[in-house]
Amino acid sequence: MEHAYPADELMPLTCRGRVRGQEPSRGDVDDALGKFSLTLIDSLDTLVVLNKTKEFEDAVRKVLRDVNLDNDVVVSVFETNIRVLGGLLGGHSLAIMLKEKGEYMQWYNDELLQMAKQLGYKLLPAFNTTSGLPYPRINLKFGIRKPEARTGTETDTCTACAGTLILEFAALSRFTGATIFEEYARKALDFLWEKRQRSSNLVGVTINIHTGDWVRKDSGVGAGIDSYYEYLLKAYVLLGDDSFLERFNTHYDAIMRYISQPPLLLDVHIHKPMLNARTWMDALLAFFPGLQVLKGDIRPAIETHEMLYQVIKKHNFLPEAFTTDFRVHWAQHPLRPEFAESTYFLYKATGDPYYLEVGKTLIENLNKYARVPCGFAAMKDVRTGSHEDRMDSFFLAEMFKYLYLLFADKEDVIFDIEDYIFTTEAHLLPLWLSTTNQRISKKNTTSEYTELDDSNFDWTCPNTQILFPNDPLYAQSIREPLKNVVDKSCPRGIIRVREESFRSGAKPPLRARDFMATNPEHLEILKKMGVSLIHLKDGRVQLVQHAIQAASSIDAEDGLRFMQEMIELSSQQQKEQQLPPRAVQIVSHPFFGRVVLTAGPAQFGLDLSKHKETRGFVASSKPYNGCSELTNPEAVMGKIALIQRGQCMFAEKARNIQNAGAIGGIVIDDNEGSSSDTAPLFQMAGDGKDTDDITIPMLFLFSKEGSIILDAIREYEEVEVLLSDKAKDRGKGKKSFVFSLALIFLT
Ligand code: DMJ
Repeated sequence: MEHAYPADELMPLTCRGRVRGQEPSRGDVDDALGKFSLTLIDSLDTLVVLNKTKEFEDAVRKVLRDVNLDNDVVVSVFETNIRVLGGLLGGHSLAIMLKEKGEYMQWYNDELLQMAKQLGYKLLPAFNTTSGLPYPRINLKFGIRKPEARTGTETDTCTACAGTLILEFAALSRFTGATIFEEYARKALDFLWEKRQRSSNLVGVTINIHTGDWVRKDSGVGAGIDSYYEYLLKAYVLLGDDSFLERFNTHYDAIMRYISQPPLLLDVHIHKPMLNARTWMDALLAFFPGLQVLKGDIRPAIETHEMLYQVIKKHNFLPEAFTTDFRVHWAQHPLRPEFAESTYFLYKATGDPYYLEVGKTLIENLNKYARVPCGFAAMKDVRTGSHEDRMDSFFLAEMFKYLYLLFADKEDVIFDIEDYIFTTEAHLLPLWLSTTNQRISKKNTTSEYTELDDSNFDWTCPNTQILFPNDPLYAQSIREPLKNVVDKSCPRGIIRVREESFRSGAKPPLRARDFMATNPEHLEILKKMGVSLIHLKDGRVQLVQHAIQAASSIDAEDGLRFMQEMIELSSQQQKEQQLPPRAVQIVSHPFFGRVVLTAGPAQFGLDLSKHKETRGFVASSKPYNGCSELTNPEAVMGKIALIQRGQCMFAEKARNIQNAGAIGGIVIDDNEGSSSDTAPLFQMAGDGKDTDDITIPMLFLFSKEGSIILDAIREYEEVEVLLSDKAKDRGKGKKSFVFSLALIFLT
């Protein structure tokens, strides 16, 4: 509220609000921002959970006074639904609960619900497709299609995007009596169900909203699909409609048959579900153990959660994606709440204090590595500990809520949390909605379901009691064999061997590393495997596999293995040429190591991964481009010199500052507005000559990160930084600062 309001999100490094259009575009991520004070709306019900009732009352007043839902902005239908519509409905649910209690919110007259309804109507034009699946984006002011809307030309959407509406839309219908919302959400769900791949009962990641064809035929429980499954089960819980449970159970059976490879959850192809589609997992799937708890399937929930926890212990946070042998695949971590969510549900189900220890570790890591003076900053790279100037609204909506509830006793929360269901954004909807206005919503929906037999309810016992009162060691006995799963893992083959369709230990007849495009024998083998070779204009060759062109299904599988090996090999080769990112950490007052900037490495100079980090005060070089002998050697002597990019080779700059006595150098990009948030890692190349004479470390910062240091110099004059391959413990500087003050006092 202090630094960002009324902006949608806080930028915790630069201590200001993120306003769309005023910052460099981050692509799809920005589609959540609609100039509607997103974070405030997303945080409303968190305030009540945290017993901040007065603050909630003030926040509701601000939302009613300040928020405009009619902006000319193109937003994601999915994000607007789960964060804004869900936020308003969660706020409304708790506002009426408080009003009924008789102390707070006495003035409240369903104003949040009216806003929710207005927003609901704004989203409806997105459903104007023959399939009933919504367009992925909509203009809040102009809707879809008209030229001024600047959207409505998309053909695809993700399964979760179309399948994560029913809780909010049904709640809106049932709260207001306007049936249309629930009907539209049901229709989208009916269509997705119709389109499931019938032999595997799985759904793909993206679907054509006009034809209903699967655009991406890979299938998992993480990004792109996750909350579709979540909403089927929760729609059953909230709406009491058997058809949703039947669908969920059918999908769940398929997930456990094909995707679950305990403790891993690996994507497969919907048509060939025995074939893995990836060799890595994404962080979003961490919600799945929580959903398994709701389903009542505790064992695999404990296993997957434990595996994820081991990954977290290795990297402090769950990287956006990690490989089957637990190496980092995508190194960011935008403070996602899914793992905390699963931890909360597992604690509820088992009562095992182990999960409180897990929660404590999460909180300690957040405070140690993500907390910065103006908030909590996303991790740009969990390996270096560097930050991104980003704090997504779900951090307050979900992470705070789940971590608070994990440790809260029943009496710490002023209402009974068991009376509510959590949406995918952790907004609270009251379960009494299941018996309100329920008839009106069911028209126009399919009713192909026969009465469910008892087997469908095998796993539906309510988990409000501790499940294993007589066996406190139950969960521990499941976790124990997984304790070393990450540490002891070796890079492993990418092919799953447990399936009968794969001959055990089989390798393709031609290994990717042996392949030569000029060898006719190799080309013959490729053809048999259904792999064709395309010569590109620039001299490179591209390999494409069409399984149906293979001589047999065994050859097709060999072809797939060959292709997977090839992909691994080429990404390995690419990685080998790339140096990992480095970190610049500001250690002086008032940063004390809490602000960590992502820096590009140099192919010359001191290698920070092999040597101790370099620490020193910074000084700007003169001339600032560092392209000639420095005129201010006394200023940079023994310091880390700041130099601007451009006008000469990086190596030349390094030699000039080294000759002036600098102990390190930071090159700052001269392209204004460039940022490591939007640009790929940049590494500084040598000058083609021998660079062994350069012995100081050199790092590169994009302009946005560079200006954080330059601003700090302007404000505090003396700025000390640490150049390293991985940020060191935060807060240490603070202790030594306090310590030296004490010494001065004593003498
Ligand atoms: C949240 O916005 C929701 O939980 C959504 O379903 C997917 N994940 C993000 C946070 O990671």
